[in-house]
Amino acid sequence: MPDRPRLVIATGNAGKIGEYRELLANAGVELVAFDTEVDEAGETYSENARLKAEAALSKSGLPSLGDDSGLEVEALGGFPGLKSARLGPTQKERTAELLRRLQGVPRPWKARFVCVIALAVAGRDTRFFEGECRGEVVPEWRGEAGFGYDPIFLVPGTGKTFGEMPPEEKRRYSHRAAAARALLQSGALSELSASIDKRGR
Ligand code: ITT
Repeated sequence: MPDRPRLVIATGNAGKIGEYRELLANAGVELVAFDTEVDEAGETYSENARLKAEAALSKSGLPSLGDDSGLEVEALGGFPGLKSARLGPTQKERTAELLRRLQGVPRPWKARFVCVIALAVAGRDTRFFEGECRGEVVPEWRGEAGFGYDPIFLVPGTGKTFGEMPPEEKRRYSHRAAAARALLQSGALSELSASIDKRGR
């Protein structure tokens, strides 16, 4: 059996790594997690995803995937958005800070999760794949599954927050799953396997 090509997941977020291991389980690649710790200086999700993916490519020489994502609350003008990872040092503090800012704002607190994946491959232009999930922020934690804002994000029509869903259920609705589907459908990962086969390894 030919070697599977390696694909670096450029993140330090254990929740993301776990999700990519499942989302790309049948993609024919061997995933390697690597935290580039780049400064997320971009002004868009795409720019930040590119910074992560290209830093990992230049350090490892391997095809690399960067993920930039966030939660945007409509009544807060899209906040925290790009700042989603910076609202506090822990998940509890981040969710508490977001809920503090929503105090007094009439519900429903419509929101969406956004995910942009950048795929950086040597000698090719970096490619981008996006996904979103619309829903609502709720005022108290529900469930302990997932990571980040999952326990306060209610998915319409399910009666559940992401925190109340097992991984296979979150995968049906999530922004990251939608972006990963776009990546898989593009054929970009199959091209990686094909190029390995051509080299006869
Ligand atoms: P890397 O940059 O190392 O990948 P990070 O956690 O800093 O890790 P981001 O800059 O993309 O990643 O920040 C996204 C933040 O948005 C993340 O820390 C969570 O707080 C939140 N977030 C993103 N996707 C989420 C999801 O599926 N469920 C809950 N929260 C999520």
